[in-house]
Amino acid sequence: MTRSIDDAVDILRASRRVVVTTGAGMSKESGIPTFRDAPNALWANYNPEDLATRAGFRRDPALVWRWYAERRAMIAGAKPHEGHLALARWEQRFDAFTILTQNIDGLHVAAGSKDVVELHGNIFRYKCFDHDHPVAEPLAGAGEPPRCACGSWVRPAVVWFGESLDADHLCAAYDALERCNVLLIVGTSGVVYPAAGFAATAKANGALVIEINPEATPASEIADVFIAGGAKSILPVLATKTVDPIAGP
Ligand code: BJW
Repeated sequence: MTRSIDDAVDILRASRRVVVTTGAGMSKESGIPTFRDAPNALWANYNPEDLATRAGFRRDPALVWRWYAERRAMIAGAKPHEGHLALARWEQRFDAFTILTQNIDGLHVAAGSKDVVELHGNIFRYKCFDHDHPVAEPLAGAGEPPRCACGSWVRPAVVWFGESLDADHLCAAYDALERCNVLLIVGTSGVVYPAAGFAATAKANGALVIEINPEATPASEIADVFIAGGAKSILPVLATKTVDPIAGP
């Protein structure tokens, strides 16, 4: 494994098919807290069992609805940063450039990226708690979540622990991972499956792995290049150097 940004540039210049997988660290510099890295991590102050499981929602639907409403209001005020924008510009250089994001904030699409798979859903969409069908944006309830036309609760269309990811999303993800030359991992702690297994899947299919993160993660052990730093500063440098062969350091 190397830590050289120029090694990453050489790998990307030689690649036609790229997969980028992103986690909460990608959006941290847009002002959205991550789940696990201190000091303002969401799971430091809240229990995932209470807020991100079906059992937690059944126990206290008002608590979960309120938590997501607060996060939605905060995310609605966030904007893509230079790292999101660099990814959107960069995709034109490659034959395939697929973003597999665990983030539910919609910032990759807002930045203009075209091939984006939102593996854990989107906080601005809703669905029926009992039957999973999509629900149009509901009127804000007073405390409790709104009711679906079928009488069930409305819930955010995100993926909680113990729930399966959308089958079409998983097909698209593994198809891209099987065909890519390089997997770029940005801002995920790599502890939540199935995304935590993407590095191993890509490697097993012959791809090289580049990771961008201020901290090492389990994926760093098999990464070919680890770049220690934040998404907002590193991605624009990497994109510029890859696209323009005469770009300076
Ligand atoms: C920066 C930075 C900067 C800071 N720039 N970087 C196999 C083995 C073991 C367990 C399982 C397994 N398969 C499934 C499971 C169970 C479970 C799981 O993985 N549990 C583990 C915790 C052990 N997985 C599931 O239940 C999944 N479902 C599933 O697989 O279905 C089939 C199945 C079910 C049950 C059993 C077996 C099979 C669903 C997972 C859904 C996760 N949902 C959440 C909430 C989504 C909605 C919401 O947002 O509220 O998704 S949990 C939360 O964690 C959220 C995130 O997407 C996810 C990952 O977090 P992420 O993005 O990595 O964030 P952090 O905070 O952890 O890390 C931030 C990183 O950024 C850090 O590394 C920083 O250093 C870095 N960083 N600043 C770049 N500026």
